[in-house]
Amino acid sequence: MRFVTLDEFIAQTEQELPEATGELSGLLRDIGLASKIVNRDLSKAGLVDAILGDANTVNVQGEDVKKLDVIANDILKKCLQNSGECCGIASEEEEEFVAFKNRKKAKYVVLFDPLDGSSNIDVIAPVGTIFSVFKRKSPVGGLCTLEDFLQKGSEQVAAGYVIYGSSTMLVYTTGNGVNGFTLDPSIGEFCLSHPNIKTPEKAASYSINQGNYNSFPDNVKKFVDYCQDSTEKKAFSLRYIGSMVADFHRNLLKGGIYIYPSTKSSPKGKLRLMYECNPMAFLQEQAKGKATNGKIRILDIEPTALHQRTAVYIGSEKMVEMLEG
Ligand code: AHM
Ligand code: MG
Repeated sequence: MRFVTLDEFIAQTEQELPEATGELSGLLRDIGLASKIVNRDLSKAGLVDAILGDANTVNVQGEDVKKLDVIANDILKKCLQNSGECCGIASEEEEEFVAFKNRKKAKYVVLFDPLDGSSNIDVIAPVGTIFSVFKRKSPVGGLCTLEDFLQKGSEQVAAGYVIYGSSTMLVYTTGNGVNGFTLDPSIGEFCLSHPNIKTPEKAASYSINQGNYNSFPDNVKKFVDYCQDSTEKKAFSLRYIGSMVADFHRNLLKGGIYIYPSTKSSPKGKLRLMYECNPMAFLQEQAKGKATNGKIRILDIEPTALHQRTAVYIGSEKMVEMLEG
């Protein structure tokens, strides 16, 4: 049996949509390509650090040496600019959005966190790339504008992540379910390995930085206490890597909840709405789970700034509802 590759899958699903023009498909393929390049560079992470040093240093050739999250940012930016379907990007690594002057006719903007959980690189724990795609609001033919990026999560036309773990997997949605593709290194292709992902209704684990317990809001404290209370039921397992993509991925496949509430050091929450929470919320809802900030659906939050943060409760529907109280 031969697996369906990402490109074949994109081509097949495009044919099923009469209105599809192929532009979004091209964009998704280019994100797939970028993540393969990131994956290649990540596999050399220990060597790159040991041999070439940290960011802001210069190597013997006098070239700038960049840290891997900067390298990943540059790779994604370059691949998207080459793609022809993307008129601009916004990234967790860039202060302002970047309008591609040579791509004024393109219809889409992409927001991304090039390497989420990058503090895990030094210890070889999983990290990921997260992306979110919107159709531009400004007229085609001009430079893209801030309003193209500051759209509600419910307006996303595609979103996904790549997890660089014991194997590399790309998971994405275009609003018609969630599909996962594992990279087969022998042929350099992402192959459909997890079709139509639905998150289990019954959750077995919770993911939260419990070291912050004392500054959690009361409802979160209560929920964490409930998860640990083994008198009336089997206690939930606590699973927390400190890499949202990895924690989210496990919970998506096995059932669970990821929580990053407001804390003393991050009163508005730590994670970014546009680069982390919106794309993950779109995926989670498409997989029949739920995502809120404790008050409203993540996808309904009206963004006011590119780098705005939010609290996030995301995972199996029942657990999110229990946490909301
Ligand atoms: P980053 O985008 O700077 O890597 O930060 C986001 C990461 C998430 O991947 C992870 O879940 C969280 O920060 C961990 O934060 P903490 O160390 O406070 O638990
Ligand atoms: Mg991040």
